[in-house]
Amino acid sequence: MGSYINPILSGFNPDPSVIRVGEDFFCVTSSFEYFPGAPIYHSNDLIKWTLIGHALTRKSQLDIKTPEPGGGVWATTIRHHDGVFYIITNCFDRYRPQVDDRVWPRGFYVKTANIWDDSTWSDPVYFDQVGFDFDLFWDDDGLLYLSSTYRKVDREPTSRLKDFAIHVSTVDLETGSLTSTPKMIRESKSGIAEGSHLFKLNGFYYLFTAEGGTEGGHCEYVSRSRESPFGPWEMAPHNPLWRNTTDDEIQNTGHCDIVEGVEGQWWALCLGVRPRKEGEKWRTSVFGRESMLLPVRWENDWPIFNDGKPVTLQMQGPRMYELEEIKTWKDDFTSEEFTLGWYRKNTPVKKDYSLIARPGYLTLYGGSYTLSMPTSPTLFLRKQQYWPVTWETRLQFQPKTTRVESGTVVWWNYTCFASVGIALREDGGQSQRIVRYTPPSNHGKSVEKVIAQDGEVTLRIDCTPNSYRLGFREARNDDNEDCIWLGEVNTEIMTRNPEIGQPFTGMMMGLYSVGELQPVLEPAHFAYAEFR
Ligand code: 6LW
Repeated sequence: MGSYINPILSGFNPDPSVIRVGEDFFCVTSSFEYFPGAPIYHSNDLIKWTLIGHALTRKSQLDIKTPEPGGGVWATTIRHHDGVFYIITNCFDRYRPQVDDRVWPRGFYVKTANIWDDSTWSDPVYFDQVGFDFDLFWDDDGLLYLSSTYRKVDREPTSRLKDFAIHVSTVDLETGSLTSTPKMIRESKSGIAEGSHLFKLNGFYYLFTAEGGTEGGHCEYVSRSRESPFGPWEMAPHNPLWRNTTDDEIQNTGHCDIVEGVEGQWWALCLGVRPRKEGEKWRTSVFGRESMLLPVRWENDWPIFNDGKPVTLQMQGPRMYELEEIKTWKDDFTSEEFTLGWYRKNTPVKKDYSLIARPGYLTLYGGSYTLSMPTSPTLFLRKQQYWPVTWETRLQFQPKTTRVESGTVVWWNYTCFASVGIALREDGGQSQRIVRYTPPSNHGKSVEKVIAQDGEVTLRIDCTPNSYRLGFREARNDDNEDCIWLGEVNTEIMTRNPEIGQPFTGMMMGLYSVGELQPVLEPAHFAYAEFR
């Protein structure tokens, strides 16, 4: 018996779904308002994962326009059937399902025979079933079952606001049309049953559900049926399968998918958070919800997850895994294509960058939307996966008007971010190039420092568990010269709950070039981006 470290997918990567094809494991996680959508990871041991691509890379597959934070693509399911890979999901262009029944999206799937090539994923086939957390299950008799979560339809007017329940129907794969009326097969005392996955094993159908909501009450249930995915269902005597409490180092665990390993050992992936401890208090995780691995064994035709014990950072595993110190990462923009792991907020409307205009640089041609608008700004983001870490870039930008700015940002969502960037200030008829620090809205004042009229500027964000510190250094200065720090934001402020949506995602670092209702006519050249 070896050991391994959770999370196995760090940085925001919730709602993991996993399959094995031969000796290869593939996993997809939720991508929300970010594009491309549905990141696909590959592994041979379930522990060490590599991002290999995305299923939703074209506007015809995913057109996210003005979502609330946490809208967009929710829990994706990945399945493999008759040599074809399927990814099944939905997209909230807004996101207020529990408040407004009119915004329930339809589910859809995309498919490919070659998971290694993003361009081969099909356009979506939409289902006639609404909701989120879609799952497809192929039964031996050829019937295909679609399940999803939406509000219990016949709820009492006095009942809770949510009442999210699992509904299942049969569906025609070609057209996505339902061939039976959806039937509610699971509601939860907690008011939330979601994240359904259906399987058949040794003559039993199994239904896995995430219950209690994705916060402190989150947990996983299983039921089984001898007859059919429509039921009747028998609840496992040992539900919930385990529980991480709000005192544990990993919390809010649930939303599982299971897979049989190469050696016959079963495993589950679930989501969980690594909250930050401040004194005696647990605080919101900057990494958002990440993916964890836990062992599963079968007893009397019931699955036992991690022997019913909480999921921990250090776990017993199938073999020894030396944790690689992946604490540095750098993109020097020498490739003509974007390296994997860069994300846009929303689906970009048009191309606003070049990796060849100035070789060795990422050049941004900023659009007319600022970072605080729900539309798609010229912004490229990467997930923060660890701390303490320094994020750095070097920028050349010569603005000619005052309503444009290019720089770097620590990003929670469009209601909460802090940036440091190059702009222009008019002072008594004189234009001065400046570096400006912008704090999250309603949290302090912006700070400006005059810099040389030309030359590259190094922009830096120091990420520690307690704060984000933003500063700059003029490149013409000695390399060893200290950064001039312009502002520092407490992590608690950076991870605050937006009034709309939920913090479903995690912290990201970004490069931007934006104009306020005017385009940026001067290119912004970024020499590199790095975590170190
Ligand atoms: C996911 C659902 C959930 O689809 O969060 O609270 C959603 N529950 O299961 C987004 O990750």
